[in-house]
Amino acid sequence: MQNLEEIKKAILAGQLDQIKNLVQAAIDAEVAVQDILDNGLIAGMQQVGDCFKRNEMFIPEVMISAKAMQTGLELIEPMLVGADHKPKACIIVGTVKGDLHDIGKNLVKMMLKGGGFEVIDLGIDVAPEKFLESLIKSEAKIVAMSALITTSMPYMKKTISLFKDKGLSVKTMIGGAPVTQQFADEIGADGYASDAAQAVDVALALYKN
Ligand code: B1M
Repeated sequence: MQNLEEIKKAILAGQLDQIKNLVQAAIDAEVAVQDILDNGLIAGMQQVGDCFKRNEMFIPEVMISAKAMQTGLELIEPMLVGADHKPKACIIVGTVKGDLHDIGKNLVKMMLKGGGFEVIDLGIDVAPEKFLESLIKSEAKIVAMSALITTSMPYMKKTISLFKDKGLSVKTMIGGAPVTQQFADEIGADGYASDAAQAVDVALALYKN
């Protein structure tokens, strides 16, 4: 669809005003919100990643594209999150230590809220001790960790080990572009999801067990 192609281009070009107008136009035209997300915003960010890899885009430009993505996400958030309901359980989310990427984590947060969970978002660069502190304070049922760079992935294992050392029986789930089911199994995470929609299914399964 023309409008989704334009959204992709506006993400790539980091055009904040344009993104607002295009996403709002797509919402008004009743384009399915999942289509706006997958084939507009995420597809645009995928191109940003490809250009970055080929040295055709640099950090400052990537940051502007990320801002444009965030702007688009904020506009569709009410539709992703849906009507209000009694929370099923509390989940702590965060991007692990050493990692500043938060777009995927924010998307996971929105979808979890939409799936009926109460979400505590610890933000980015979250140390294992900070997850632990929040877990003890909140008595959350699940801790969900995101990582986008390979060098931050060991902190997922460190966080899970810390919970085990403290004898806590909380469920853990992980995700993010470099993370796999195999890695989840290796580090003893209870769940793995490849995208934000699947994260809700995994959280629901963990919450029921
Ligand atoms: Co960075 N970066 N970045 N970056 N960046 C990547 C991740 C990279 C793959 C780019 C590349 O080389 N092609 C590469 C990592 C390579 C690697 O380690 N394997 C990379 C690098 C190298 C870096 C720096 C080291 C660059 C530098 O400084 N030289 C640096 C690291 C900083 C740090 O974290 N310490 C860096 C910095 C940045 C910016 C700050 C400029 C910016 C982040 C801005 C922000 O997040 N606010 C940025 C961006 C934007 C990217 C790319 C281009 C896009 C990431 C993104 O937002 N995607 C990325 C390339 C790429 O991914 N193609 C790249 C859209 C988002 C919706 O997808 O986050 O994958 P994603 O989330 C998905 C799934 O992964 C999943 O659900 C989402 C979809 O539904 N998911 C979960 C995510 N978390 C989940 C948790 C779950 C379940 C599912 O359960 C808990």
